[in-house]
Amino acid sequence: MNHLTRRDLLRAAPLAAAPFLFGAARAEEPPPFPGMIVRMRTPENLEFPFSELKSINTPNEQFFVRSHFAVPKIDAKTWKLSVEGAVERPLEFTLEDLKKLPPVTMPITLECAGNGRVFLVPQARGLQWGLGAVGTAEWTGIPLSTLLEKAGVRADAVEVILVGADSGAITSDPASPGVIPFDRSIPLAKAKKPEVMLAYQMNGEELSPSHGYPLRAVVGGWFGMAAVKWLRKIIVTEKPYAGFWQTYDYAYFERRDGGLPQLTPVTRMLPKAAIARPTFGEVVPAGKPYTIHGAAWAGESALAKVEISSDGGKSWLPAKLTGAEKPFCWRTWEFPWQVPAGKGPIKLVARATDAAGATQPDQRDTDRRSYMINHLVPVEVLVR
Ligand SMILES: Nc1nc2c(c(=O)[nH]1)N[C@H]1C(S)=C(S)[C@@H](COP(=O)(O)O)O[C@H]1N2
Ligand SMILES: [Mo]
Repeated sequence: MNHLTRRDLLRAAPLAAAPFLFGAARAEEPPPFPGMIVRMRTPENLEFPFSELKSINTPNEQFFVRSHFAVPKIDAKTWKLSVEGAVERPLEFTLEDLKKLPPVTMPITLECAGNGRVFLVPQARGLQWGLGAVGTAEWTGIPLSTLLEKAGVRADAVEVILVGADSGAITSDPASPGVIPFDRSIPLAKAKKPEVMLAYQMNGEELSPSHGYPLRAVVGGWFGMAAVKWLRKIIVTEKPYAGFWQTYDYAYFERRDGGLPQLTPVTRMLPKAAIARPTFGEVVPAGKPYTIHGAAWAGESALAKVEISSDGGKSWLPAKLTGAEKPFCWRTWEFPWQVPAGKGPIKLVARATDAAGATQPDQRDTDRRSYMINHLVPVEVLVR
């Protein structure tokens, strides 16, 4: 019989353990970013631990990942982006071609339309995101309008469909019609705006495979589902597009025409303030000052104010907005809180209001199904 020494066992252990930890197929891939909350392992869906918010720009390793399918294998040397449909001149671009066009850099906040889903009662289907399916990066690329101008959009065009290189079949209800790519259309008027970019860099680095390498869309002011990653095709259309990802998924009921609910694609982000610290259940020392801090955003609108309540929403005081005001970008904020001497639980609430006066609702609106989650969520802390 073969006797293994202790040294042999120690040597073999890391190799034997690796397939259990990461799965054999993922052996060469790095583990998830340190400290990220794994909401789903395959495909990769990672949440930023929002209590770790330290800066306006989210470090790339901490930027949340929302992927419906596996990361597509793309060779940047042979990869091409096509612009087709209702255009005068269908075009194809290599990555090199795109990088020769005048670049723009903009800080833009992306929030997943399902961010905060864990706070819905009753529980909704879908990934149970807490506060951290949101992040801000300095995106570098070219405005989508540059390519639309080159291709010459026809006068009857109404929308632009962005198509990703990833694909798969959704088998849970509602199921997809077999294998489909991830895609999303945006109205031409929005597509031409400077905040709609095709980005090849994030915070000065090449995009990572998880975030859409080699090219992704970024749609300033809109929820993340329009920011199509691994972009491979742009189709200009003469009719509004009713694809899977804006009807069966990422759609809500809007009450138009006599209040009748109509299925509408999710678009603009809503005003929202999130508390980074203290975090849920944090123990806060009694009778001492504590700086509550977080971030707030308002989509296409400017953020007007953030207010804090330490009595569960009865009275409100203004927080101080820190960092410069930039369109389509969140602002950090802080609030000097004098923690009361009395011990026990306290409910802290943050509330954002945009420049048009829209603020966060107290109650969840069920017309929004499981998206656009910005009702007030108290953070209960323990004063001790
Ligand atoms: N091709 C492709 N693009 C995509 C997705 C996807 O699954 N496939 N997910 C979308 C959703 S729902 C969000 S919230 C953002 C997330 O971008 P991130 O993973 O870089 O944070 O990407 C969007 N773009
Ligand atoms: Mo999303």
